[in-house]
Order: sequence, then structure tokens, then C-alpha cells
Amino acid sequence: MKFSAKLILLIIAVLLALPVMAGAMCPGDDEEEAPPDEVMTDTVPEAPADPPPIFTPVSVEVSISGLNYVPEEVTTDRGATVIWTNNDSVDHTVTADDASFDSGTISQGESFKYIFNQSGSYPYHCAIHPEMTGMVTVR
Ligand SMILES: [Cu+2]
Repeated sequence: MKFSAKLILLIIAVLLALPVMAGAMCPGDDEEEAPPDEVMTDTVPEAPADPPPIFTPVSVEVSISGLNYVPEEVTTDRGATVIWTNNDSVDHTVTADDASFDSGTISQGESFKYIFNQSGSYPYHCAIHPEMTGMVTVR
């Protein structure tokens, strides 16, 4: 009688102690490490997987002003979106020299965006003002 009562107490003690031991073995630090500085990089690693290895979704802005593309040349990674905004009072276009993309008329204050998924050099011009030229280089 005495023995089995002790044994039961011992078993209960062990059972009570188990969660504490488990807690000691894997401290709950995991949750504390993550958030603060990883917020901005959060979405980057998850996105690709199937398509090409380098796929950094970024966007690059080009202003159209004073009959110029500013900056005239941009270099970016595959998958980048280039956004042209017409800050002139006259219409312009963003037209690839090889016709692979064409904005059509972009009026004052309007934008055109194009996603570059292939590496290469993309010279373009304004169909209304052929002397206006620019270049997108995709790594
Ligand atoms: Cu133009």
C-alpha cells in the first residue's frame, strides 16, 4: 500500500514536471526573433520557386519631363516593373524600338508600366518625338 501510493505520487510528479522540462529544452525564443527588421524582406523569399532563380519584384520609376526620359537609362533585374510618368504638358509615348512594348499616348499626369521578364537591352523612344530616346537594361 505505502509503496504504490509513493509510486503514484512519483508518477504524478514526473507528469507534472514533463511540460517544464520540454519547455526548458526548446525555449520559446522563436517568436521573439522574427518580426522587427524582417518586415521589408518578408515577401521576397517566398515569391519565386518555380520560374527563374532570380526574380526580385521591384519597380523603377522614369519621369518624362522636358522632352526627356529621366533617367534616360535604367538597369534593373528580371521581373522589374518600369513605370513611366508623363510630367510634361504634351503627350508622349514609350515605344520599344523593336515594338515589343508600346504605351500608346501617355497624356500629362498619366503613367505606363511594363514588366521586364527577360534579360536584355531595350532601347525605346517616343513615337511623337523620335529624338526622345531611352534604354532599359535587364540583368
Ligand atoms: Cu514625346
